[in-house]
Amino acid sequence: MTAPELRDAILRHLTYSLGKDAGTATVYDWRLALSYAVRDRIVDPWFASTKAAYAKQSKRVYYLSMEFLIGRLLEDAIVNIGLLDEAGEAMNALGQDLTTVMLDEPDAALGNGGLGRLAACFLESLSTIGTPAYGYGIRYEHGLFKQSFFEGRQQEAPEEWLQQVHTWEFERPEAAFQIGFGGSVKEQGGRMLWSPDEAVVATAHDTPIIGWRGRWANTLRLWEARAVHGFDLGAFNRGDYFGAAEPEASARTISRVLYPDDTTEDGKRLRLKQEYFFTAASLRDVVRRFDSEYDDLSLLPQKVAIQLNDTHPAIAGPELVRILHDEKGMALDTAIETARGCLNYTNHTLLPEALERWSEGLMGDLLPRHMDLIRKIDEVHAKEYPARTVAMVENGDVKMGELAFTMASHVNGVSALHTELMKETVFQELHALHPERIVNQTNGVTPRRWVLSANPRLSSLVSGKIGMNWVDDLEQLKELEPLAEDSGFRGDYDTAKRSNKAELSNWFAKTHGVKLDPEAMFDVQIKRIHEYKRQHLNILEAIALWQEIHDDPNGDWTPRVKIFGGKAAPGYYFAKEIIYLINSVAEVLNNDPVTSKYLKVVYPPNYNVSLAEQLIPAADLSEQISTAGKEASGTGNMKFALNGALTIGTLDGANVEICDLVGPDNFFLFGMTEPQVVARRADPEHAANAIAADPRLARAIEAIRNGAFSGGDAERFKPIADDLSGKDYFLVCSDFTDYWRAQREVDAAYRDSDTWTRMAVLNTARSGWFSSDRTIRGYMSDVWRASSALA
Ligand code: AZC
Repeated sequence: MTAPELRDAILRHLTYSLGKDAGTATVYDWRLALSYAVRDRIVDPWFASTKAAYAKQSKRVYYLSMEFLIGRLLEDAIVNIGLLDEAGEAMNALGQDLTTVMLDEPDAALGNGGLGRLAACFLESLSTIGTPAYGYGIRYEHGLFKQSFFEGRQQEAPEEWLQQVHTWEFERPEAAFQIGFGGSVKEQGGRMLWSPDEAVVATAHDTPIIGWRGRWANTLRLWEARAVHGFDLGAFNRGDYFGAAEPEASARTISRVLYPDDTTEDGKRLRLKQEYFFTAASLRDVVRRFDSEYDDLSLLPQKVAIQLNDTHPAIAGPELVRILHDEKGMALDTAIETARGCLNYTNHTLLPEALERWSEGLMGDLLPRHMDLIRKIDEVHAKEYPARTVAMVENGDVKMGELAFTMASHVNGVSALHTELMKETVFQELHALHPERIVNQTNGVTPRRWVLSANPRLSSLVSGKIGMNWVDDLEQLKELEPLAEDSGFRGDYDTAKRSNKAELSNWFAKTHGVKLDPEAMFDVQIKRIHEYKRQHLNILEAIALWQEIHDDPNGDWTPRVKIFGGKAAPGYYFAKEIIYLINSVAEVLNNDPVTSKYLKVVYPPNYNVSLAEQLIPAADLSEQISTAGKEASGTGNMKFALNGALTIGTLDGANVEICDLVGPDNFFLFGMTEPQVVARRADPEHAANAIAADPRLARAIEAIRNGAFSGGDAERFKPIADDLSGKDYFLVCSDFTDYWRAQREVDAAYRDSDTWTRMAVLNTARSGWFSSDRTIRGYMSDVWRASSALA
């Protein structure tokens, strides 16, 4: 398609789809018109992909996830179909600026963090590789809440992405399933039949996900909940106007909001309803598609691979057994085997509070037949493995991790370290019984969004040297390695980074009214706020540095801007205290006439995928400082390394693999290892001892305690100060001294700009393994046994 053809297509949509005239069209109208014109280019390859998968009788991959943190889709689509230049020209011809129009798109924030963003990267890679696949999830009316700060404290407001027309989806009223809850189970003619006493309808909304070079497109199918009988006319006629709309309102609740907490389940009925709702609708869709092609259910595991993204869809095990056994009449043992042949489970965290458990009472009440089947599955398993001591149901709770594990062919962790810890800790016994089942698949990120689109300066520099094929095969970045020794290339690389930083500074000035010096080091920590991620270690270091600069204001300090971004779960008290502390420290430091030229702290609110795309290319330093053993993998860490930010980090999650690949000389390693963490925690005096041994640390905590950041109010941050000097479960104090040491090495390294750039180039050159294409290929060969349908 040429630019003039695209221009005409945009105008056509503006006129005939939107009913707008070019003279009065707003940026919003132009965005919609452009999106429709681009979407038109995706529909044909999308149909072709669907047809090819049927024609080849390909095995299909189904990725079930409560979360898809997809962000904006327009730029991704334009880039992947290769129309970026044409779109720019066409918009120019129409008197519009492409970037402005693309930035008008709201983020689709149907996820909390890593697990949701991983699902989004996977969808893009599956399409790029040409693996026939569907993503299945929930079409939340409200995605992750909007964060703002009021006097330093986090405020939450509902997110309203659907208030604007969502151009990418196609509603499929014909693809609808009735999903039941509650009721009872009765025997009928030798079969157990579940008759629910409540039901909602799941309706499909499809978004095509186009792969790189536009060769293949898969579907993201999101379910919306509706009432079976939408409107009670009888009630309306009786004058009960609210009552008339009640069934619809109550059904819709199920797809109303994304649970804003990715680490603790609040045990609510609604959450379990959401989980069953989308899992059941998806499985029915999978089985319907299978039935339309094959009439032998024993083929199911050969044709269907289902990936459970964490335990949220783990009810898929009993549900699939129920379909096969109760509905299709398969023998129970065979049904369990067949279901297991299709199912796989990815674990994303070892934090005990994040491992889902549902009370037997709730499960039995909401899903009585599933509760029976869970006990049956457990019995069958126990019979097969008499040595087993862990039960699926324990102390009145159904343990979803055990259920997911037992019903899966493969169980995977998301980094090498995490997978090993899974074997040693949460799944120790199950692993001993099924030593083949746990495999590792280290996470990855899509290079299209996270390098090509997010960092056009770096991308064109790289493509100018090694051509464009790195976008298809990210490990080709290796070819840049010798260029680390080329001063001309280093100069260009540095120029690209500086320009990204200048652009970010301008954005900060315009949107937040703060001036950042692009010459200063941009030190970035962006992720959910959680104690194990230790944003408080970072801010504690800022406090100590501020104090040190005051001691020697004429010292030779390396200017630094610490940038924070991230949301805390609304009910997570301590995380919200950390946010409050960061903002309060920022207030003092940024207004300090002595130190602010050396050290600033900024915290733009409402961190999301789009903000990450702005911050990562401009970062010099990537903070990956979790307590070893707690961060399953991380994916932000990979994005930073690819974009040439150096990491300061602990040996945790995928940091271990990043450090291995880029080399310890190009990575600022600090802190205890996982076994050291465990040993250290056994000493009840660990925090007190660490504080006693490091006067800098003691002084920083003292400043928090005596009100230096709360206008003298010693009460305000007492909980944080007390935790640090008391329990300090995440060992902030014990790692502080080594963190400080590593940070001063960072300072020294940054001052030698040329050497720093050399290290940064090596990070880019050696991080190509972290492409989600590599991860997906790993799942295809080791987990799904699926192949690409592209020739
Ligand atoms: C995250 C992990 O915390 C992160 O380390 C990992 O990179 C990411 O998953 C993708 O695997 N976990 C979550 O987002 N949520 C839960 C419930 O673990």
